Amino acid sequence: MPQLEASAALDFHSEKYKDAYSRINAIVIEGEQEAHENYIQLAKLLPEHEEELIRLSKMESRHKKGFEACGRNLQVTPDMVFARQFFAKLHQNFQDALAEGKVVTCLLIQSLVIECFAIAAYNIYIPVADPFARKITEGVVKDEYSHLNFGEVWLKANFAASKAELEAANRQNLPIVWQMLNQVADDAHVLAMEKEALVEDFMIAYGEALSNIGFTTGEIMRMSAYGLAA
Ligand code: Y39
Ligand code: FE
Ligand code: FE
Ligand code: FE
Repeated sequence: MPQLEASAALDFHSEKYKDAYSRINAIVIEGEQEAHENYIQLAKLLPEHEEELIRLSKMESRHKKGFEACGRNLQVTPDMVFARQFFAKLHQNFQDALAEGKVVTCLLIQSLVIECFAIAAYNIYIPVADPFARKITEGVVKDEYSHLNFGEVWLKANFAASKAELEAANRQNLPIVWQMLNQVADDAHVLAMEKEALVEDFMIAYGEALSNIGFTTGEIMRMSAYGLAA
């Protein structure tokens, strides 16, 4: 069982582990905070789904509190300056789309791209996490599937009218995800989370989402290859 071996070899209290954790933990905390805000903004763009989107936004703030506890448990101070910069491009693109009322682009960024990133990262983290963080993350990842599902269901129901904007938003934002993964790969490795596994899990979740929405296999292959070499 290679995952158990990796886990057993990790020293959660070493300076090296805690240094890497100060950035990864911050990214997750900042991501959950931004997701909280993004769902509040989406509720304004989609008033007919306001109740559900506010419910999702509250789940995101609970996730944030859970991951803050994970950092405290390891006596790690999250590097929030690093984390805000890490999310800056996706954050700006979401804000720009919001200002233009582009709900499809907002949904692609938050409910597809960011949720799939979270699902990949949390699934890869769970087997190598410390016992406290593992319990928290297991609870969180279930919620993230329901957030992804909200985006899938809405975009599927509005597929014909959304298709061109989805393709453009994918082209704009997917390369940013690969840049973000590259930026965090060394720290993730210290936590025994391998970049190849993160990429693979992201691709599976994102490809399944695009398929559920209505894209063909050929379209999915073209779309998910965008910026992969970045
Ligand atoms: O919807 C959500 O809760 C998403 C905000 C959270 C994103 C978390 C991003 C995790 C990236 C971690 C990278 C670790 C290698
Ligand atoms: Fe979350
Ligand atoms: Fe989420
Ligand atoms: Fe190694």
